[in-house]
Amino acid sequence: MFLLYVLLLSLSGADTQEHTLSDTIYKELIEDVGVLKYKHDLLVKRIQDLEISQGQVRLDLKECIDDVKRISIDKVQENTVVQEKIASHEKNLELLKSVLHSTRKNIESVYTALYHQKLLTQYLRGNEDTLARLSKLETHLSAISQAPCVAGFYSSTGLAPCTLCEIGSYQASVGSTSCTPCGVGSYQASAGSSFCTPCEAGSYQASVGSSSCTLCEMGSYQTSVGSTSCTPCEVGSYQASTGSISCTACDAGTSTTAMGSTADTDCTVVSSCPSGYHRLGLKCYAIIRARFTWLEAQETCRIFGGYLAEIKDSSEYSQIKKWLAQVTIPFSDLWIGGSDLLIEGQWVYPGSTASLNYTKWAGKQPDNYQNNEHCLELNRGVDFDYNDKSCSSKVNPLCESRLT
Ligand SMILES: [Ca+2]
Ligand SMILES: [Ca+2]
Repeated sequence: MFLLYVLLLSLSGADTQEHTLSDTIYKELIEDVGVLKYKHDLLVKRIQDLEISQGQVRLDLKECIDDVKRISIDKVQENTVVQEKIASHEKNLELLKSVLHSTRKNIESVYTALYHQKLLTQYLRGNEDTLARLSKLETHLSAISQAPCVAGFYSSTGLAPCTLCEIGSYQASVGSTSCTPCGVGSYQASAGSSFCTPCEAGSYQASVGSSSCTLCEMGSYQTSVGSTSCTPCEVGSYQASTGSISCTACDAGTSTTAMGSTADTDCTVVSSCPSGYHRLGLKCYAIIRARFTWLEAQETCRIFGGYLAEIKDSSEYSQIKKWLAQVTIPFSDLWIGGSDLLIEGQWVYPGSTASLNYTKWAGKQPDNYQNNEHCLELNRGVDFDYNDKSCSSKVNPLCESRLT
């Protein structure tokens, strides 16, 4: 600005020398001055504008500052509000915490109450079941009190109240006034039973009303259930234990000498029968395959190492009959050793002069028919029962021999 002003001063000094310059140059200079003047005016205008602008800017600035100041104040105020709000929120938060806490407590107490309610419900339900059961029992009891005694029970009227059948007895029927003792061969170890149990194999019971069975003694056995006795071991076997269902056979070539042996030491080396004889227990027997008078029969047996058979007891008689049923050679009646040739009616075995301890006479025998029957036969026609027969009759001899 200042330079422009100096320039303008120097230009107005040149104007005084206008007569020394050519018209053209002068004219050009005038035009330039005009331009410069215009530019000067523009500049002045611009300076004025700028000064106005500056003022405006100052105003604006002041306004800005005022604004800033006002905004700052607002902010501070706002800040206070916010802080108040924060404080209020914090207060609310505390309140909420407290509410939450008490709510939790409430929930806990509700749960506790629910639990107690559940327990109570269960208890009440259990109580109902118990009452229902009691009621049923009462009904049942009243029905029972008029009911007939069931099997295994009895009473004087046959109606409740009933008593258990004693041990060793039973009652299979309903409404009974007594119990029945167990039969032989059975037992009952419990009271109130409707049946008795047959004795197991290896045991027996000979009495009624028993609570148990007895084991077979040593030297005996029982294969069947419900037995009243045990069977002695056969000759040739033994049993060392009680309660057995069988006996043990002696080793080959050995035998016992009697029934009912209880130890293997009873098995001793055995002797054998003469050739042609059949062994039954400790004796040997043979049927002569031709028919003779009784006297001829005695002699024939002697020739063949024996004598007419002498049957000492029922066991021997049974063994002989059992064997005869299996003999395959043909034979008629059989002479055996008995005779009353010496004294009528006194039957003896002449070989041993022993009287006949055991007899198995057929019906109406001995009849001493025609006063002429003095010799003893096993009569095949009546299942080998005894008959007195004429000694001159000819039948097959039944010989006996001892073991050799
Ligand atoms: Ca006679
Ligand atoms: Ca006769």
